[in-house]
Amino acid sequence: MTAPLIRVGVIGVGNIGTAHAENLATAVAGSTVTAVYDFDAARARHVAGGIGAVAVDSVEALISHPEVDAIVIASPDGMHAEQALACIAAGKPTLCEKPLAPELENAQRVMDAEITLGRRLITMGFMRRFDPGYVQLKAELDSGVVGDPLLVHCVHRNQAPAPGQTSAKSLTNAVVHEIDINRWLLDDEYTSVQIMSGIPSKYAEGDLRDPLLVFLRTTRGVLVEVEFFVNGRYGYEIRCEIVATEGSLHMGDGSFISSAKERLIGRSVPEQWLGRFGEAYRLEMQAWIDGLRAGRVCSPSAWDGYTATAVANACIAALDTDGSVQVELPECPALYR
Ligand code: ISE
Repeated sequence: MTAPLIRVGVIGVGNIGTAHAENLATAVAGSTVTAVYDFDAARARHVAGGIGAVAVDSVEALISHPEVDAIVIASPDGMHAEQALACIAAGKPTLCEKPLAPELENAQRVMDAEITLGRRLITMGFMRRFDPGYVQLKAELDSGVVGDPLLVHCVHRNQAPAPGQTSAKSLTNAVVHEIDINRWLLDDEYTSVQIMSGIPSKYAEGDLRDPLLVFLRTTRGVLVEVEFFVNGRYGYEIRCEIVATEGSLHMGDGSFISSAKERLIGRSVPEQWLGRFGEAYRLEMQAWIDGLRAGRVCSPSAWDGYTATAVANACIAALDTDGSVQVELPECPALYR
């Protein structure tokens, strides 16, 4: 029997929702996009028209659409939890962009709904777990060639802030990627967090604290240090270096090559995260669709989403203290073990 084609509906077609819709329609094997919703109806029609989908006029219409088997949530962060709950109520597998919710109580509600249902439907959009650079870092670390990890140094710079950027949003929307990926790389949970902010960039508007230094400590005592800077100006840059007992592993900015020309040796820098993580987004969608076609809901799970939000919220609390804030995590529910 051939595996079924998965018919996907996409909620929210801003930058990332459009990239997901186009990947699912054209670059991922085994999927098609049948319906699209966006609060900007003209945008929904435009994106839908380009991929042979229909634009529907409400989230409810998309979720209950008879030709939608699975859903992607790519709406603004504060809407994820309510929409995820509606998808769970409809029994449809859903890939939810990060964060599961900015607030812990809403992330908890989604996790509780799955636990009550007794099965997983939510896959979290932590696409870095599929990025070839991070996958290689994990494989090298797990092979033991550099020994046991001691420290991780991370750089996460954006060219410019998103509309309505706040220090809390920097943590729940962007640093949340660092929280998830380092937890995955190290296979460990965090126990405490501390934040330092110094002189804000002259481009930081209002009371935005930018850049931020975030320090996380794991159960085993590994220290993770993250520089997060949203007014980086020159482009988008991600780095990760793991210092271990027998050596270190370093992931520069993806697999870009340098060129020499006109008295300059260097390489171009992507402007946005899509330029750096385009392949990761495609691979993430392919893994999700492959899983659904085989009757599985792949990871990262709602528990991973809940944990990342819990740590991001501890980071928010740490913004206003000089010391460290403990991360309080419940025991991982049986459904996610
Ligand atoms: C954005 O929402 C992302 O998901 C990007 O990966 C991240 O680097 C950026 O800081 C976020 O705003």
